[in-house]
Amino acid sequence: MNRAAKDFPFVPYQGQSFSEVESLARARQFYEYMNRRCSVREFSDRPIPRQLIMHLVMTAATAPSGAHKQPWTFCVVGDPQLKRQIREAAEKEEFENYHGRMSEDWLRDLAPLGTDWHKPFLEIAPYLIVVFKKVYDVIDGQKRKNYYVNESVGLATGFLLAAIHHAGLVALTHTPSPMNFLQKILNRPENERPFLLIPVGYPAAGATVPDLQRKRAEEVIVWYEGEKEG
Ligand code: IYR
Repeated sequence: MNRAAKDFPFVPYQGQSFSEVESLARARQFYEYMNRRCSVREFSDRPIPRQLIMHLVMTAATAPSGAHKQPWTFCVVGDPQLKRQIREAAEKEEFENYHGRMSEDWLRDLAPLGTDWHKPFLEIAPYLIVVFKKVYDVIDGQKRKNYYVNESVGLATGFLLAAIHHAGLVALTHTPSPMNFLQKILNRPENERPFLLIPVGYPAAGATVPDLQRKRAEEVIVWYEGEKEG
């Protein structure tokens, strides 16, 4: 690497280290914890503190990104009027999706989840986090393209979902399509495109979720380990 060209000074990596036994236990516990996360569509209107959302979003913003461009904006919507506008616009698009825009196969795949065009959670959940991707930045009036934007913002959203679960809250990764109404309602600049709409809150009392099964290790992992020694 050309050290003279580096913008960032390098500092010692400050990681935590564990014994192999501890790492194994932590990995198993984290897996078991994350395996209990699922999308929830029935929210309580119980408020959540702003500070809590702040921590969740700042956790999301620790994700890696192409060339460290951090090409994301998280719009946190608690204003009931904006939530209503978003619900109305989303339901308008979803009505069209469920009445002709989605293929028969798609509707059949969704049927077990019991979704339809009604999206009451967009008003009930205390906050909607609308994740925007920045396809480019404007620096000194110049357009500067970002890199691996979908990968970067997808990673940040994954971190966000993990943080929400870790805090004992629930979320839904909602994709009303097309989503450009979000850009208009939230008055976002041209370089920001809506990526995902994530209602966050506590689950409604008695909320139910589909009993989904996850794929087994053999179905998702392919090992390439070479010859074992000894
Ligand atoms: N966006 C619609 C449809 C939908 C699509 C997929 I793929 C899902 O996993 C769930 C729903 C909706 O939110 O209802």
